Amino acid sequence: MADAAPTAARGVTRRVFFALWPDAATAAGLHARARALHTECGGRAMRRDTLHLTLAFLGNVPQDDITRLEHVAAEVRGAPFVLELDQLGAWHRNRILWTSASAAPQALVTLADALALRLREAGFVLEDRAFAPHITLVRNARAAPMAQTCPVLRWPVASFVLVASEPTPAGARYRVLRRWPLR
Ligand code: 2AM
Repeated sequence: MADAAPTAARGVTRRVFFALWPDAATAAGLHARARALHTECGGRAMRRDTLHLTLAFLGNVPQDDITRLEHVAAEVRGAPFVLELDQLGAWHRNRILWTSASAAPQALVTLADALALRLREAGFVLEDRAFAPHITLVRNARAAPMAQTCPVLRWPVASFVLVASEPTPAGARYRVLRRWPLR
């Protein structure tokens, strides 16, 4: 962040990220997919209201910087697109099972790149690793799914959101703070 003062000295922080948030029908389809993977591979299926695709993860940000984040997002232009989710996969290092699109739409990559560029220009720190668009469906999985492909789930994307992750005894709760249209 541009201000070098230690986070603790700047008061309250929030754990935030930019994401695509599914409409009700897409969330239902994703949740069915999560339950099926959970049956096959164990672990913990993500709750329906937590399913999302992360565009840019910021981590803990001072509360005062949330408005700046919103200004950055408001300047990002993007086009709507359809995500054709036809892939399943596992990451062994963190035991996550995910679904993804074998062909990521250019509009998705352009959106994530534009957001990352603007955020960095504004002084926010993002991880350096390449954007790997995925939706986490199961955590702490015991095994990887047998199939790597699945019937296409079509997710029409027409907006992106800023989300706060809030800890609760039942796990992280995600709160959508603000939404911007893609047109
Ligand atoms: P994941 O689903 O692969 O765990 C909220 O934590 C969201 O931000 C999750 O979708 C998570 O991805 C993503 N994310 C990206 N980088 C992260 C990081 N360094 N720590 C925690 N979550 C991260």
